[in-house]
Amino acid sequence: MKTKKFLERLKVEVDTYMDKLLPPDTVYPSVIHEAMRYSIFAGGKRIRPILLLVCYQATGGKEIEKVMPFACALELIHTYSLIHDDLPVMDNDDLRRGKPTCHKVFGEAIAILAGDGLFSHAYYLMTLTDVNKKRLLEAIKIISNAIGSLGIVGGQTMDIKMKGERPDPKTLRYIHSRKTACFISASCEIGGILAGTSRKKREALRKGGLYLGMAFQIVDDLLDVIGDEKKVGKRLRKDKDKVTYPALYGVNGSRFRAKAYTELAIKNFQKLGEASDKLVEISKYLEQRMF
Ligand code: GRG
Repeated sequence: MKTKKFLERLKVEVDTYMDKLLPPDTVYPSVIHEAMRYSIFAGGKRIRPILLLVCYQATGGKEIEKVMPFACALELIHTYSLIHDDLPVMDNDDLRRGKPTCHKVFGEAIAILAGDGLFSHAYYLMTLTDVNKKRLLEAIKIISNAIGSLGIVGGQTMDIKMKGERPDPKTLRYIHSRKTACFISASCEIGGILAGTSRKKREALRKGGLYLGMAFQIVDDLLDVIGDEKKVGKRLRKDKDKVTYPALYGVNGSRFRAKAYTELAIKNFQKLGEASDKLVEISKYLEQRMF
C-alpha cells in the first residue's frame, strides 16, 4: 500500500508538469495537440519518469523540479512508442490505457504525427533540464542510444519479424532487452547521471534497471495470458503468435524468471546502500503487479 501511494503521488506530480510542458490543445493546428494530449493523459503508470526521479534522489539529487523536464521527456517518448506500436501496420490494437487507441480516435495519419510530435517535443524538453551541461549531454547520449536501432527500434523490429516463428531463448532475450529493458535501464542510469553520481553507482543503476526491465516485460507477457483486460487497459490474449516468455517457458517458468530478474535488479540497486530502499520496494511491487 505504501509503495502504491508513493507511486501515485509521483505520477500526479509528473502529470502536472506534463500538462504545463505540452502545448495546449487550443494551439493551432489544434488536432495534433489534442491527439498528443489524448494519448498522454489516457492513463499509464509513468514508471520511466518515476524511476528517473527515484534514482536521481537515491544518488543525492535534491531538486527534482530541475530534472522534471527530462523525466517528462521519457514519458513522451514512451507514449510515442505505444501510439506507433498500436498502429494497424504494427500490432493493430484498438484499446490502450483503457481507452480507444490514438489512430481509432484521430485516424492513422494524425496518430503517426502525434507520435512524431511527442518524440520531437521530448528532445525540446530535455534542453529545459536545469543541470550542468556535461551531465545533460551524457544523459541525452544514453537515451538516444536506448531508443534507436540498437535499442527499442531493434527490439521492435525483431518482435515483428519473429511473429509466427518458433521462439528461441537467445532471440527472446534480445527482443525483451531491446524493446523494453534498455529504456528502463536508461531511465535509471539517467537519474544518476543528472545527479552527478559516481561511475560505480551509475553502473549499479544501469545494470539494476536492465534486470528490472527484463522482469517488467516478462510480467507484461504474463498479463497477456493471465491478466484482466479491465485492469491492464488493453486487449489481452493477443500475443499468441509472438515470441514471449510464456510461449517458451509457460506461466510458471515465466513467473520464476520474472522473480529471478527482480532479485538481480535488487542486488544491483542495493549497491547504493540505504538509499536503494525505494528502488527495492518498487522492484518488488512491479513484479507482483496485475496492471
Ligand atoms: C523509438 C520510442 C521508439 C519507438 C519506435 C513502435 C516502437 C518503435 C516500439 C514499441 C516498443 C514497445 C511498445 C514495447 C513494449 C514496452 C511495454 C512493456 C509497454 C507497456 O509499458 P507500461 O506498462 O505502459 O509502462 P503504461 O501504459 O503504464 O505507460
